[in-house]
Amino acid sequence: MILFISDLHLSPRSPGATCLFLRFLAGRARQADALYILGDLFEVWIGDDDIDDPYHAQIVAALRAASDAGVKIYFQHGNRDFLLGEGFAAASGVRLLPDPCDLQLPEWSFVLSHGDALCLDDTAYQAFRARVRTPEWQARMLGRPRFLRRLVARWMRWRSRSRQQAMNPPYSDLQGAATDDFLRDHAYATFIHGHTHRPATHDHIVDGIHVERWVLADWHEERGECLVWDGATLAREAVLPENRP
Ligand SMILES: [Mn+2]
Repeated sequence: MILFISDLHLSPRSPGATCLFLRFLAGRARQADALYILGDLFEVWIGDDDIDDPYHAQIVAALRAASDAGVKIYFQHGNRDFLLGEGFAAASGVRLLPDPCDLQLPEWSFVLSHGDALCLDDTAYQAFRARVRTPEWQARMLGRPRFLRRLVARWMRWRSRSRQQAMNPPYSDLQGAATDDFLRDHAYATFIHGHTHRPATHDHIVDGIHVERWVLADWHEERGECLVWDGATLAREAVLPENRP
């Protein structure tokens, strides 16, 4: 069994979602062979030296415990935690994946992505994304002291929030034509992504072939969601406070 989640946006300001995730890792996730985290696990990530922060340390320890128990955990970067690196991976036992990533199972083929790279109508965001994903920008950012990175991150979050409030709807969506090209390039595999906070299952007809696109839900203080692949079908499953390990 394989589980997929994304957009938890964990931070000390979301104790409910944090608690849901810690319980999920200690309970439900242990029944899975693999857990795929498709980006925005954290509300913000300013560099792997922040692992020693007590809040982050408990998340790292919980991931490590689940991976030591035999759950293979994979992580793809979101637009909030794109600075998460090999230091985090080594400490937590999580494996970093490229975006997009093809997942070919014996029974079915999937393609996994955070989803932001296909939100091409938001040109301001794409320009920002292209800039911050370069090794030069990241090396310069990671070379700054932690307090400065925290300030930069806070400013970036504030700017993104005010831009989203000005947008209608607040999160830009994937561009249709680019998504069809993407599905063609990935051999019509079932597409799983997050980012838009608009959970739905979409049907695409590409070159006469029916392709499904599953959008993962973001997590809230009282409710999370995972997608479950049991070897034959995909299904959404709620992660609720009463689902104790
Ligand atoms: Mn995102």
